[in-house]
Amino acid sequence: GLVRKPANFISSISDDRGSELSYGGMPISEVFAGDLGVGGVLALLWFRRNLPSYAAKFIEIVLMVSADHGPAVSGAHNTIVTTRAGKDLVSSLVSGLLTIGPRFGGALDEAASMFSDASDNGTDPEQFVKDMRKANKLIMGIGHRIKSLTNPDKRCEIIKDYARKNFKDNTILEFALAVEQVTTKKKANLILNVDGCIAACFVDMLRSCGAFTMEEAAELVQNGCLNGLFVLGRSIGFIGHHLDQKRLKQGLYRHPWDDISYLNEFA
Ligand code: Q5B
Repeated sequence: GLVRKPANFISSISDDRGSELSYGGMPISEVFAGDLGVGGVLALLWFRRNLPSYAAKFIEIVLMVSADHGPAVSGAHNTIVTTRAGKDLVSSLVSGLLTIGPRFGGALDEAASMFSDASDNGTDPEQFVKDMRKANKLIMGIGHRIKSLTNPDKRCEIIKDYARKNFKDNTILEFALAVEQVTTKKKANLILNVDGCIAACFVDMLRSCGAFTMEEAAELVQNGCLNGLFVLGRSIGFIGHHLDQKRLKQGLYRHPWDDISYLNEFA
C-alpha cells in the first residue's frame, strides 16, 4: 500500500491549497462576509479562534493606540536615523523594531505575567511592590518617562474604559491599578503605563471571553503574543516615519558635538 512520507513541517494557522485561502480554518470569503476586520484576522492567525466582536475590536484598539508615540521614542528615532542614512524601508523598520525591549514597548508579556501571578496568588498590591523592591526588580508595565499623574496618558484611559465597559471580568486590570496606587505614592511618573495597561486588560479579555481555558490563555502570554501586539502596532508608526523622512528629503543625520559629553581624559 501507500506509505505516507512523514512531514518535515507542520503548520496550523492558514492553508492556501484549496480553491480558497483559509485563516484558522475559516475560508477568506467568510472572513469578509462576517466582517471580521483586522482584529478578527489577527485572532484567527495568532490564536486560531473566531473571537467575539468586542474582543476583535479590542485588538484593533490596541493596534491603534500603540501605532505611534512621536519621533522622540527609541524606535522611531532609530528608524529616522536609518532612513536618513539612505537605507530602505525594511532596514529602517527593523532598526526601529530592534529597540523594542523591556524598557521600551516590550514590557507587555512580563507585565502580564507579573500582575496575573501576583493577583492569582492573592498577593496584596502593597506587598507585591515591597517584594519587587526587595528582589531589586522593576515592575514591568509601571513607569513612564513623560506621562505621570499630572500628565495622564490618554491611551491608557481609552483602553481602561473599553475594558471596563466590555469585558466580563477586569480582575487583573484592577490589581494593576491597585499597584499603581502604591507606586505613584513614591513618584508621580510610576503610573500603569501603556504596556502595562494593554497587558493587564488583554489577560482579562483572554481569560473571560469564553474562547480559551486559563491554561490556554497563560500559554498565549508565555509565547509572547502581547509584545507581538506592540511590535505590530508600532510598525505602522515606524513605516510612517520612514515615508515621512523620504517625503521631507532629509539628509544624513549626524549628532551635534555639543550634545555629547566627551569623557576622554586619561585615567
Ligand atoms: N522606577 C519606563 O524610567 C521607564 C520603575 C521603578 C519600580 C518600575 C521605567 C521602566 C518598566 C518597563 C516598562 C514600558 C524606563 C514603558 C513604553 C512605550 C512608550 C514610550 C514613550 C511609547 C521610565 C527612576 C526611579 C528609580 C527606579 C524607579 C522606575 N520604573 N520602580 N518599578 N517599573 N519601567 N516599560 O523615567 O529610588 O530613584 O532609584 O523601566 O514598563 O515604552 O512614549 O516614551 O508608546 O512609545 O527613566 O509609551 O519606568 O526612570 O529608570 O531612572 O527610575 O523610579 O527604581 O528609583 P525613567 P528611572 P530610585 S512604556
